[in-house]
Amino acid sequence: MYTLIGDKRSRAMRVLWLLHELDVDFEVHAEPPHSEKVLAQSPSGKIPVLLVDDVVLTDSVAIMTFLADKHSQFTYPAGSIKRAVQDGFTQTILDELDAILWTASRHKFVLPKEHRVPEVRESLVWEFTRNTNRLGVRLGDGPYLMGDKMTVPDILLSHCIGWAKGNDFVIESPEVLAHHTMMKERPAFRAALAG
Ligand SMILES: N[C@@H](CCC(=O)N[C@@H](CS)C(=O)NCC(=O)O)C(=O)O
Repeated sequence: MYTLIGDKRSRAMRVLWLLHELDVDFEVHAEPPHSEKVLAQSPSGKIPVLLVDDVVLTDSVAIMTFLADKHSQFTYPAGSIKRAVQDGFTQTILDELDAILWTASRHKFVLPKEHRVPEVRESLVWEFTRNTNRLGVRLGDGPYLMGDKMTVPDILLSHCIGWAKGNDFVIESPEVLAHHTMMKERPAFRAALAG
């Protein structure tokens, strides 16, 4: 049995989406970061957390990778060349999109006020547009990052693009925008959003 802890207006949404795609049994505790329930499981207070029976898993991408491997869906097998390419996409998206969005959030509301540098946003917005343009070239005709097969980094990319749009980042790449539109049509995404 899986128990997801984390409000879906956070990186917990990625895990929730994949759980719906996998059509497995799970329950959700929609907790904000640093709530008592979160801190009881993870001293950092960060979400998401996934409980697998009594074991606590942290970090959205590690959790998604575990779930995809365990259920042999939305991934290529560990040790295959295709998996290495897939993981390359995952790491690129973490480095070049997630990290930028998180830096913007930290300087907007996460860090203590005296440590925020709001002026950094302009540079982050520029860099995000450049990086999504680059990724769009790699995405090509897709429709998914790995061609015909949807994998974990497709969910990660789509979540980052939704996050970016909600914060007025500029996305120019037609390939990335088309990918996002296609991913949002998925019943599992809609179920995660609604549930
Ligand atoms: N790398 C982690 C980051 C987790 C994270 O920072 N989550 C945010 C919400 S999206 C959080 O809990 N922030 C609270 C904090 O930074 O203390 C992941 O992907 O799960």
